[in-house]
Amino acid sequence: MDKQEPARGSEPQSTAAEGTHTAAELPGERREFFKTAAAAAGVVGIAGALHGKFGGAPLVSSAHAQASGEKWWPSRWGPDDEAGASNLITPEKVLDAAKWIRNGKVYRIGRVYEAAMPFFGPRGFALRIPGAPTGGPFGKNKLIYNDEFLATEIGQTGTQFDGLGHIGIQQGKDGDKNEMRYYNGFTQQQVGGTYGLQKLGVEKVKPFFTRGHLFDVEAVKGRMLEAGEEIKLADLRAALQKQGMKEADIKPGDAVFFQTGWSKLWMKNNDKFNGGEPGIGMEVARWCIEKQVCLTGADTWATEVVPNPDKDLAFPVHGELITKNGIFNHENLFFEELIKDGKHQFVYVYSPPPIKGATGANGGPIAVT
Ligand code: UVW
Repeated sequence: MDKQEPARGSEPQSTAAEGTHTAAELPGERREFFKTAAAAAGVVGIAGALHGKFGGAPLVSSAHAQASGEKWWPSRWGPDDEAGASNLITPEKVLDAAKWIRNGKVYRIGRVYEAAMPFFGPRGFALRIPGAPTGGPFGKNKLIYNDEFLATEIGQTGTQFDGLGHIGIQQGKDGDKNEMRYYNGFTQQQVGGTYGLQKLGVEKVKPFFTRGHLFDVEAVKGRMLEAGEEIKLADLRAALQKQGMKEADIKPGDAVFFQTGWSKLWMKNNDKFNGGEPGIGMEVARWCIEKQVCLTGADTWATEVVPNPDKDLAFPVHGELITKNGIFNHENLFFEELIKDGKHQFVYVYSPPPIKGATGANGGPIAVT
């Protein structure tokens, strides 16, 4: 964001409570996104993307919005499972990962949370310290203290971890909550809950301590990738070669990460950052499923390419990985320090804050070498 612009938090914005929007009702920033992206991607595709991002009445025709009737449940971990691919973090996996810790160096791979971060659409972040100091003085020693009050989409702003309750696929008619399906076939009827998700809340996810493989696609290309530019399997193989890594070394339960360079726009050009992004498409998503990774992540806000090269699809990688396969997604990560040190393999450590009924999580993921 241009430093002269008002902080995001001070803009007039719709709130989560306002709920849904049609394209015509979108606030200014989102109308801009719609215009720019529509020019690049065609109205139907980006309208689908907007529907995915902002919820509400479909902006694409029902034919486009409804999936094929495919059945992806029960999951390999049973019909009641709500932990998805975090089940792959077994004691054996942890011990295997621990062998990668040789230097004892810890890298923060998450961002600082602040109001000037780029937010997609109406999401926002407002932190207040009531009273300042909030309380006291207490006792003869005159102790004072501060608390904070935070209003944000707590699992969907800044560095964010997408839980299994974040993304679903509508298979029936608009509004039919028995045919809106999530991971393991849970329906909207089962998952929904105004005061927190009843199923697939982020508290069901098991903590991650696993091997992480970083693909520096920016280095392969010798430049920052562009919005709408898809990372292909060939790019990953080129990265493996450049980084002296082997594809066979990616084992079930490992995590894979993608560096695109897009993060260089973070709080420098928030409009461009939010206006689309480079990322993986369905080809790499299928490879991730085949490899049985537990999680994908990137230095972008969705990990997947936006707009999708298939103009009729909106966030198909989210649907394929999260909804159909229980594979998690960690967005807006920061790999620059690892890259500077030439570290493309590390132990990824992250325990999503177990907020009951939340769709995702914030927090401070680390990489250990
Ligand atoms: C959506 O909310 C659709 O995407 P993201 O997980 O990138 O925020």
